[in-house]
Amino acid sequence: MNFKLVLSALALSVCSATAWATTVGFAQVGSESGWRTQFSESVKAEAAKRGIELKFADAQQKQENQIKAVRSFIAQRVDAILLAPVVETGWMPVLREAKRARIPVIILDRNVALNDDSLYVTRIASDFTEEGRIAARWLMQQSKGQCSIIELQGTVGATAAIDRAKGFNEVLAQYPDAKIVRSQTAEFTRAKGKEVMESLLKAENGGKGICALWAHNDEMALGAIQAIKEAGLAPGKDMWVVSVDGVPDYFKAMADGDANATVELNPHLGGPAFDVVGKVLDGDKAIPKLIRTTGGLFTQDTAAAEYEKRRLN
Ligand code: GZL
Repeated sequence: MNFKLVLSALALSVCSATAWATTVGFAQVGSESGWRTQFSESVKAEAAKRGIELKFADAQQKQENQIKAVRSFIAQRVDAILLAPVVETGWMPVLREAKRARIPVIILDRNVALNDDSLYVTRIASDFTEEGRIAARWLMQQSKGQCSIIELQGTVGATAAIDRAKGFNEVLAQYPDAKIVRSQTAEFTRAKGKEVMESLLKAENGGKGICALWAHNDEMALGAIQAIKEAGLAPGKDMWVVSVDGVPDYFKAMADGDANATVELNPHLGGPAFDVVGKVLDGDKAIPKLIRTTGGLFTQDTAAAEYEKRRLN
């Protein structure tokens, strides 16, 4: 074999080795909801499919754990960092450290509040404000604009909670006979959803006169459904139940008549995330600062079929 051929074979093997040696750190919020678990699985599966080494950190819903994870990724000199921020504030210092280390950061799902958008490449996320508007429009249509509502809010300071409330209230403002009478955070979890709903129902005459539950995610709604039943009411019938995410268990609840509607939130962010990683590592400078994912409204009429489709995935 002549010398040139050996060199080009060597170069090819080095390139392919480099391509295969991509290492990405993923600082995930935790595993507080079925949606979050689907999201994590999507990223892990996509990394495996692409031969990318993924360093995964579950922060148990604590920002300090996420910051520690990002610092550790920087110390390990990963090629890129995926950050799904639990809350919007407090990210400037650690993202400046990533920039100084010349490690690109991609924000997934919730947002970060920064005064310097050079600290991240892009954010891949759904439009949470529109999700809130869609939920409210559906409820106003069902209730003909007359409704006393209990709201279970997501994690305080999380973009999904802030923006879903904003969108829902924007629509509600157009209906003088519709009002949120009780609102409290249940931190996006099923257990807190049940616990908080129990106390809110007690505070609201056992839920008599409550027209609907609006929950910022399906997990809290599923917990609240248990509390509504234990209060002697029929969720989905005595009060409408409307939520966001579209997890399989919630489709089952709609098929059983215990819930009425949800706005789907796409959990499959792994593909878009690693597409951006590839572009960044190839030197692409034209990546938009926001890449939107989309999801639609689902109601009881298609719930059984949708559940069958989703429960196996
Ligand atoms: C919203 C996401 C929320 C989900 C919840 O995109 O941040 O966090 O709606 C999850 O299920 O806890």
